Amino acid sequence: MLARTDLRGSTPTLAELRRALPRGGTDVNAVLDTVGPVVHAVAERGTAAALDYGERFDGVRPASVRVPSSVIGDALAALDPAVADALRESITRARAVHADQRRQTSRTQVVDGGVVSEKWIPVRRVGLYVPGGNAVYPSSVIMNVVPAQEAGVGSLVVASPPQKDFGGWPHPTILAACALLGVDEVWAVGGAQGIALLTYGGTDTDAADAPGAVLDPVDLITGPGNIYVTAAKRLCRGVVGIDSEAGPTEIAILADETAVPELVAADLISQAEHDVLAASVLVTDSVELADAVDAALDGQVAQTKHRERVATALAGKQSGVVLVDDLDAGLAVVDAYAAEHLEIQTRDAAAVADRVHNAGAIFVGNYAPVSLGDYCAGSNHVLPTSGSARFASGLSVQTFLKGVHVIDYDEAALRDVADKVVTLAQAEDLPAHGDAITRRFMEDAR
Ligand code: HSO
Ligand code: ZN
Repeated sequence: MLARTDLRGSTPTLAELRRALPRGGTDVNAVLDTVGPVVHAVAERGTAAALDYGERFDGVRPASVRVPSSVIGDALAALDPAVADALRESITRARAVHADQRRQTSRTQVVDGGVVSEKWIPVRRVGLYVPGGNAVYPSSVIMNVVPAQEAGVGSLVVASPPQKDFGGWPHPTILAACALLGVDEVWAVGGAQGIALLTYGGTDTDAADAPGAVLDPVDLITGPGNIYVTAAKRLCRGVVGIDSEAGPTEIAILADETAVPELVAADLISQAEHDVLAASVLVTDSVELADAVDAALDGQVAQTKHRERVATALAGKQSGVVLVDDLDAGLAVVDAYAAEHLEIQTRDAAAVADRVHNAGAIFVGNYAPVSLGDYCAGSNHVLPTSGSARFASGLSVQTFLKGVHVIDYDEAALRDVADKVVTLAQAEDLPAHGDAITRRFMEDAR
């Protein structure tokens, strides 16, 4: 049975509400001391240090950091055709959605002769981190690569840990997904050392076919990883851009008595399947539904393949049922929680979804479960976790673009506003700022 938080009959403040809600928490700070030396070593010694740490942590040293194109091609050739077909469908739908996110240059005629434009320039080179280990997610390769490509990023590298079982190369399904997406630069490096190598670059001295091959640093790193990867992203941030610090996945479901308990249970289980730390939260004004969901969970958890992981996640302090008086109170709860994924399983689900303020993505009604969004809705599945949906967005074309203002004023337009600039410069005790304006209008001063 899911733990219950009963808010009926109470009117908590926002702070009280946040404290009352089920929430996990990973302490990235706790591993910074372990990760710091790894990042520094790779910053100083590049590829050699990254390979040494990889050998120590992953137990394998790839023949080169850069995965040869023949290995990527072989992985695609060996991919199950049904999986290839499904990945293609996922790519097509994601491309359609992300192509529509491209931004136009805005051009504002501020005054006669004075124009400010904002143009959107893609980040030059991006590193996409793809975890190894238990989680082999070719779908996440798609969710990272497609928005970058649709943004017009010219240079993309995927980094993923070398795997002992696959000759020291990243998992073949990851390589095949790269091939389907047209990504030909893949590095066999993972963990904190992978993040550091993407940040600082190196030289592939060990490569048999091209010793001395250059591994260029990137400008932005996206993609989830374990706590060490997250800590390394935190340490490298500034030298490089990062997308976000992804925490364990979360699903919240806002449901009323019209919801189908078996579907609510199936969706709660679906995300609990990721991780013992995953969060599954039901918010409802119906005790009958909560009871029926509990019963459905009992049956379904016993049947599901990863039942131990799921049961641990559902029993964790991050999961549970929140009972509320009515839909309005339910909306206040889901807004305070700001779930990575929020499903609405209520009467008039679309109208209810319209009223939500905080969620990474909103799934409307009985036929838009999170699993659809994970693979084939066309939406992105890299979404803000741990309540950061209050202020952050999921991965999109925008993640890979920089807005640059272009200021174009002619002489008359500058002359017209010169006294205002000089006044403000003097008010800030920065007279040289004012001089840079007035000098332009002094005949003998140039
Ligand atoms: N639900 C995960 C993404 C994922 N699910 C990948 C399956 N594969 C985080 O949004
Ligand atoms: Zn998922």
